[in-house]
Amino acid sequence: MSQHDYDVVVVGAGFAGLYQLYKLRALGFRVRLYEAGAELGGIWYWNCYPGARVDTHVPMYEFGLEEIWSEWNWSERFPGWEELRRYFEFVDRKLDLRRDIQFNTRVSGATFDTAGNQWQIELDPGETVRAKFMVLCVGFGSKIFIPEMKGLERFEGACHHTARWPQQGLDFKGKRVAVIGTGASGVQVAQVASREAAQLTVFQRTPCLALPMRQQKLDAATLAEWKKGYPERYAKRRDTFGGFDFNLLEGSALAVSDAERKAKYQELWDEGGFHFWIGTWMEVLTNEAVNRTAYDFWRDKTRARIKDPAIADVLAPMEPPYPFGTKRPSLEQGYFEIFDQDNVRLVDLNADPIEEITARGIRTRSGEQAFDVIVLATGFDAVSGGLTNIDIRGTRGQTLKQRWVEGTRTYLGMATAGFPNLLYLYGPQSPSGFCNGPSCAELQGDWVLRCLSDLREKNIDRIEATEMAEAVWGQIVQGLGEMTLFPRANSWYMGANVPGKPREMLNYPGGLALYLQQCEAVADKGYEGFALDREPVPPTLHQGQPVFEVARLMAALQASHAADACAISPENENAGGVA
Ligand code: NA7
Repeated sequence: MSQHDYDVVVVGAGFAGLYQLYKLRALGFRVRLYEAGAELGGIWYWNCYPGARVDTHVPMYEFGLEEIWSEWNWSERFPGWEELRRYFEFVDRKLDLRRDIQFNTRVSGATFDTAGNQWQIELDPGETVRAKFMVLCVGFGSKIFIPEMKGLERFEGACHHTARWPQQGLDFKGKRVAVIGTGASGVQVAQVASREAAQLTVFQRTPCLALPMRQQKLDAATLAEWKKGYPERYAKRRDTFGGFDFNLLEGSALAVSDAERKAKYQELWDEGGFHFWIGTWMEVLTNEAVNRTAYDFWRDKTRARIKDPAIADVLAPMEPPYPFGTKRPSLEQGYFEIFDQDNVRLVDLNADPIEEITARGIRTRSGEQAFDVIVLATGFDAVSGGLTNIDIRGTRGQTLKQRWVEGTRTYLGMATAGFPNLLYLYGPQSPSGFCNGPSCAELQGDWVLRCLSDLREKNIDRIEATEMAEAVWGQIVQGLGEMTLFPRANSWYMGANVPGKPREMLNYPGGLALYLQQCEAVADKGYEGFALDREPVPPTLHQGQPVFEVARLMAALQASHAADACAISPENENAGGVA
């Protein structure tokens, strides 16, 4: 009789965890899924604030499983949280998932039992289970971030982080509402509050370079037509930068005239969603001069929508606050227009910082304002926080948090030395932040499924990333990152939104396609870079081996850097905007 309770314990019931459960079960693994929330959906369980909506269009934002998409019809191109919850209920019914899920159960810790090659997993409320493998699917945003704000506990009104919104809802009607933070969540909640609240004040620290969502209502006839092309669209995801059904543009932004570049920007702008971000030229993200043309285009389009020039200077300044696209753009639906309404006020925290939260409201340098509701749209200890939040103790007695105290260390963004038989999805040093949930869940998830199946077939009980492979992977991720403009922004991509968190490139910036090629090559070579069972470290990694094929991309990026600045004259740069 086997000594462990399960072959695999999966943590988290969002897209990634549910996909693992469904597929692992089909492969004959004994699997159990634990979920801290009371229902399926992952972030869509927690993020039920007014206006919460996905920023990836369907059908990219749904399972590519035909048994699901063939029967499910969305009502909108970018669905809201209520519809997403209904979708997960449907998925549950179709795939019969619930019988292997334990809700309201947080995985609080885990210890690796070296003798038995298994994880002892502690659950809260108290219980311990044993599993040979643990697959963490806790998402990029499961650990919320609330900045230190003097007096926050004194506030007598309602105060909630967007990702801990009361499940029973909270009505803004007739209330005085404050929104702190202007990322995706802040923008969405502010749009709703501007319609419902008696008075809305948005506290902005950094301008949000939000893009037009271009929402679209969908009907059965449209979807029936679309569905004919779904298999090709899903297949295309693995060949693209961001796991979408569109890709970066081919060729160089420097090889086209200003007029051609602007015409292309206009096309991408009209498409809506993320087309203007990761459907553009790679050079927008790597070359400062090209980036400036994209910023100027965005700025001029946006300023044209704001009546008051002083407000326009705060929302869409003449000079870029950071290179365009180096913070994940939010998608908006009339966001910039709300600031022309009489009931909406914008506070620029750089000019008028918050001094304290009082019992009645918020005191900034210029004075106190009373509120009934404070919305903390302040984001997450993103990408790594959900993993380090669990007290996972590896073979060296160290927790994952301790191991990553000076920066994350992973191999392929899915494994860490000293933590055998532990794999994670959407993790640091994987492309998760530039991608979308379902694409990562399925494509990165397929690699995990392949790995666990291969190990079972070969009777291998233990897999562990080597420190050497980890070091190489870290160099690739940071090296690629340095060739981009991402390090120039204080974003969660860089771990820079949480004070004290090491500043590093937290996401693999080479694109999903290249990432998957590298992962597949590692598996094809018998899990190169991993130690299997108790074998000594496998063959030395060296230049020329698949994991290094990234050199091609690095060379291309270097060439683009060399061409920087000189290719776009200052006059042309300024001409980049279109009114
Ligand atoms: P984000 O994108 O991390 O946004 C958090 C916002 O909170 C952002 O505007 C921050 O300003 C702001 N913030 C953080 N700390 C403070 C303090 N101390 N004072 C004022 N403002 C602050 O989180 P979201 O939840 O909106 O979105 C996360 C992802 O979910 C998003 O990218 C989508 O993929 C979906 P900052 O820009 O740091 O100056």
